[in-house]
Amino acid sequence: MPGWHQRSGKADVHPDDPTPRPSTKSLRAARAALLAGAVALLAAGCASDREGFLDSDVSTGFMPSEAGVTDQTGRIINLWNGSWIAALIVGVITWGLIIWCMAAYRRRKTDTGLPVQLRYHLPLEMMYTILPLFMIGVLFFYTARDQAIITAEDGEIDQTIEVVGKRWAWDFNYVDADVYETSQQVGDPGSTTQEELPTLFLPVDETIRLELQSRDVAHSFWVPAFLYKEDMIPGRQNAYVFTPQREGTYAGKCAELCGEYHSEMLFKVEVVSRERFDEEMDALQERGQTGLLPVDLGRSDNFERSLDEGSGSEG
Ligand SMILES: [Cu+2]
Repeated sequence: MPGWHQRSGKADVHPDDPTPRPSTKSLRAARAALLAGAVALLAAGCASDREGFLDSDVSTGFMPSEAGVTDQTGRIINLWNGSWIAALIVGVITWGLIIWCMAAYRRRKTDTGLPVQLRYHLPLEMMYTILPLFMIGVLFFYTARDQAIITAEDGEIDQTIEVVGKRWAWDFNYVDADVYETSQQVGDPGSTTQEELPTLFLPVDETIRLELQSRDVAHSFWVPAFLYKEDMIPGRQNAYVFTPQREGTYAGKCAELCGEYHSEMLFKVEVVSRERFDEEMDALQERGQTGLLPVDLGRSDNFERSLDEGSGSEG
């Protein structure tokens, strides 16, 4: 291969072929420029995607949330940022040692033969066994501690709401108010408007217990701004206990690939004042949506219009 062994910055010219070729250096520079451009484009795309979301910057670890959105988001952001800081410290030390080794033990002109071969160096081997175990132990300690606090289900509950996932929509049973909201898959991918989305109302500063269930296949309840998701598994009830602390509208979605219209399985969460929450409950009552929808309803049983027109039963 022409120029295979040559590592100079100059253009490689094969003795039989006078055409100059771009040097490895300029190729590398071009590749780096392309990569930088792609990263910049991607970052710009992500930035515009985040419009309407909460501020996400380095202080929140670029998470779409802030401390104080729920009683858990501050703790989760701290765990996330702490893990990154720990990883970066380890990374800087490791990169420093690598670069130092490359410089200090580089092959010098006077060197001959192989360098000293080091093996079965017990202190060294113990060090690189014990040190990673210690690092994993620290990460495990903080993760297990925070997870236990976040998933704790004890304490007083102000509102219990059953959330039922179904292909590809959501039902909400407000257990304490004895009313329900139901929804159906609203349209083809991309055609769903914000107004059409089912809305889960939550009273601010009250402890909520969401009982998560599925009517057909595995789904996952996810509100990105709450930094939490929980699986919804047929025949099983999972719970998510938390206190929303900031009024506002938050996007929710299914986070478990559940079929053809999974990407349209969206909803909204509105965290509202107690007065507004009561008004919404009254409105559901006035619409006649009293009682709770049983979880064993078929997917289309409570639809007026079914996805596959005509085949869905009514009522
Ligand atoms: Cu789903």
